[in-house]
Amino acid sequence: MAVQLRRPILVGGVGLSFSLWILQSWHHSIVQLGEYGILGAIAVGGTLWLFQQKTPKRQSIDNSPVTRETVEKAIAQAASAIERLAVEAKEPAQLRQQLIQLNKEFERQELRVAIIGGKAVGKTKLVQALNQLSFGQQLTFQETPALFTSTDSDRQAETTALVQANAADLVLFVTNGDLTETEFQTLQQLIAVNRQRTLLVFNKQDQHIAEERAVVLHALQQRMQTLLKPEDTVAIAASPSEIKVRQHAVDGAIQEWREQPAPAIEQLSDRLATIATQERQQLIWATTQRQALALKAEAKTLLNGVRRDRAIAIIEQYQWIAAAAAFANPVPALDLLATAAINAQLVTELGAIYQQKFSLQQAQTVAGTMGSLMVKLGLVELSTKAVSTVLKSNAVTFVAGGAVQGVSAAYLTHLAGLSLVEYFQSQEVAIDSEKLNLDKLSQTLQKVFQQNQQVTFLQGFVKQGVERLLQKPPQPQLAES
Ligand SMILES: Nc1nc2c(ncn2[C@@H]2O[C@H](COP(=O)(O)OP(=O)(O)O)[C@@H](O)[C@H]2O)c(=O)[nH]1
Ligand SMILES: [Mg+2]
Repeated sequence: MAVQLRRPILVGGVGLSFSLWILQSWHHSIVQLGEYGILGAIAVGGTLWLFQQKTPKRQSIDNSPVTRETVEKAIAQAASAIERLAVEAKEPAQLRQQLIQLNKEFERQELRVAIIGGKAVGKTKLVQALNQLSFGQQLTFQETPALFTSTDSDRQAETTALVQANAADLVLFVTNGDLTETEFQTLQQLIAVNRQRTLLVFNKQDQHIAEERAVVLHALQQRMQTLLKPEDTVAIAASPSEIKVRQHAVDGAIQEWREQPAPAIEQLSDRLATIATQERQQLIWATTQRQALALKAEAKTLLNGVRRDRAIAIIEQYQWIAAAAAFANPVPALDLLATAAINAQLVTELGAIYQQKFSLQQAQTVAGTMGSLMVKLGLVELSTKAVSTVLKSNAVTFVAGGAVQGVSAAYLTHLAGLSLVEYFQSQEVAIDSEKLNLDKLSQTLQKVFQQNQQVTFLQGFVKQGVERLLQKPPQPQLAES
């Protein structure tokens, strides 16, 4: 085998010797190694190589304020994703309906408030107390199913709760005292990740003695300081326990009875009134934007599914052409890439499915770039070795000359194709070969290889490949591309 690797020393050193060690043990006990055979080797080799290239950038959260323009832009993007779906698949009637609804959200006046939290923290009582107050038609309150319960059916309810919270303009997160770690994580998710306007409501204040109340409230505000302004954590008693009332009459007689104190929710109702005046428009826009992004994501997922089916059919076609070519005319492993594995025609056809137009020259550049990445990451060599190990250790007694090359070519084509599909899927706008995001492509390649290097998949693939090669006589004329 003409090994002419142009890989960085690090991979050649640590990565390769590790791979060889893995492959050796793999050879002896293919079953024992299970799913993680070469995966580890690729992870080590690839990661080191990538690490050398660049340390990955931290993703920054988008802190820009929501404006009418940004919402309109999000809606327009959802609309065009739905439009594409209509062109490439069947008419997305339901999504269109949602889009119409979304456009109406601009005129919405009332604020939707979701009350969320664990079981028996007082959500129902709070909604009742809030409904007694008159915020005009401005605010509507909805209790969600309880969070943090442990049975399976309740977990479904938990998902519902978070979906409802996401559809609300404002979330009241109710707790009874100090936050548990799970409660804190959920709050963090709501506020920092979902960017959901949230108030933390400390209920059942009446269960604490007066001095304690201030301490608990302060502790909560401290704990939340990176996520919430102090005034967004409030203390209430939605339904204080009954108290004993004693009355001394003039004649000395004592009368005693129990009385239910009125709800004490002023801190919260004041805060709500302020928010309703100052932030109403902003909150409605933010909700509309979240919904637009969700709608766009739904349309894109459907679109990606349709495109992927088409892409897979094309990849399979090319992978068997590559297999036949390499089988008929065995070449050293590394030349597989140059001859058949990733061909510019495949790049062009996959690109067309994903609305990425390539000139032939650009497609050749992409194919060439992928080829050299696969070599750099050690994927070609690993794959060829893996295929030949499976071939040898399988009961396939007869290994035809060129079978390793044939199946390897198919396998590399398959994975290269899948990587391109993943890469195109994640691209928002049309790319040209000049702006090919090498880091991303390289990460995608590694990810796809890891996902498909599982022994079971490889065995199935090799079996299919051998059957195809032996049953169909190779047709060299298909090789030209
Ligand atoms: N002491 C006290 N008990 C409360 C308060 N709010 C609610 N509760 C009680 O907590 C229990 C659960 O209340 P509920 O509103 O049904 O909670 P949910 O499961 O969150 O809807 C009931 O027994 C309520 O009476 C409060 O402010 N103080
Ligand atoms: Mg309830």
